[in-house]
Amino acid sequence: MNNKINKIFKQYPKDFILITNPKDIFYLTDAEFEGFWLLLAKKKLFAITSQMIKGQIETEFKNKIKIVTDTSFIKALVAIIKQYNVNRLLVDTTELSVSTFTLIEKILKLSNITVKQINSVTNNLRIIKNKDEINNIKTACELVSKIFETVKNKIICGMKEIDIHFLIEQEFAKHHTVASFKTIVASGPNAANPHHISGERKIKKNDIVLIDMGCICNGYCSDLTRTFFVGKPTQYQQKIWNTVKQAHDEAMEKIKPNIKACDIDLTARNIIKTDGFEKYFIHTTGHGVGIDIHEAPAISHKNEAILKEGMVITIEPGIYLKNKFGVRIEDTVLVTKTGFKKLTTAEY
Ligand SMILES: [Mn+2]
Repeated sequence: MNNKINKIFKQYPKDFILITNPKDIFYLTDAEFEGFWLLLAKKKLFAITSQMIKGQIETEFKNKIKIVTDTSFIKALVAIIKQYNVNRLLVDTTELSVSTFTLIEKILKLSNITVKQINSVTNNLRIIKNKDEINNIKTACELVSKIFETVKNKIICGMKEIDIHFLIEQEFAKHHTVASFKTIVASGPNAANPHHISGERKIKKNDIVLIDMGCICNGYCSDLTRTFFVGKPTQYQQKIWNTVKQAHDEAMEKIKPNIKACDIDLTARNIIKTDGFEKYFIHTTGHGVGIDIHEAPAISHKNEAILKEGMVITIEPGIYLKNKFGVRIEDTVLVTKTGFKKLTTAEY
């Protein structure tokens, strides 16, 4: 049994715990395929699955897991719970539909088995990355930075946002990686929409271009945003860009163990506020990154969570001026023992 699973057994020595979120299952087992539920119980591992996935599980886990199949996942689950004479099942409901949870609850109740909902058993573990995980994120960050610079150098007036988007897709494919989320290429006034969908607009002389992109390495994500000019910015655009960059830099400089997530957010927010653009900073300063592109901890003004060594977060303040333009600058950053290490390396 690996370290991650052992930690859960330690936390829940007497319980049967059902985990259904494929990302959590990948985290715990390294299995890169989906299609099974993981049941953890008193140092035993069960895979609840279908005939179709059974062979894959046998190959991946050898004899380290007990495979249970039936005509449905719930049937298989109920059979195993009854067989072990358990009177309580803990279900991690992250990503599990309410209807499935209710059904499990209803069927087990008939046998006097209580079902208790628990949230994100793995979240507490996933928030701190181990050496291998950090290496994977670092590789993804270096790769996305390199690809950004390659594509940036190819951008000329007349290209459409969607052309740039697919140029990035081509580079991802060339490097045998895939996007960690749908790439955003937003130009001119489109950059004022934080989640713009790359479209038909053509890049013009002196245009502002915002690109938000990330890729995946061994299941781990990177996240990078750069805002730049194809030509020259106006004085006003340069001023906004400088404010965002200052907010980004000062928030990043604050990163170290034992600082609260909200203090990082407020550092960025206060700089933008001082320059008079507070109401145009319409999202949080950042988020955790790992197997999911957005995970804990949220770098928001409401989150009192304390940063710890081994967390990976983004710093991405932005200012969005409707119908005019927008600026966002984002890096993926590792919390180290004494401070931080910026993992994305693309030029600004
Ligand atoms: Mn992000």
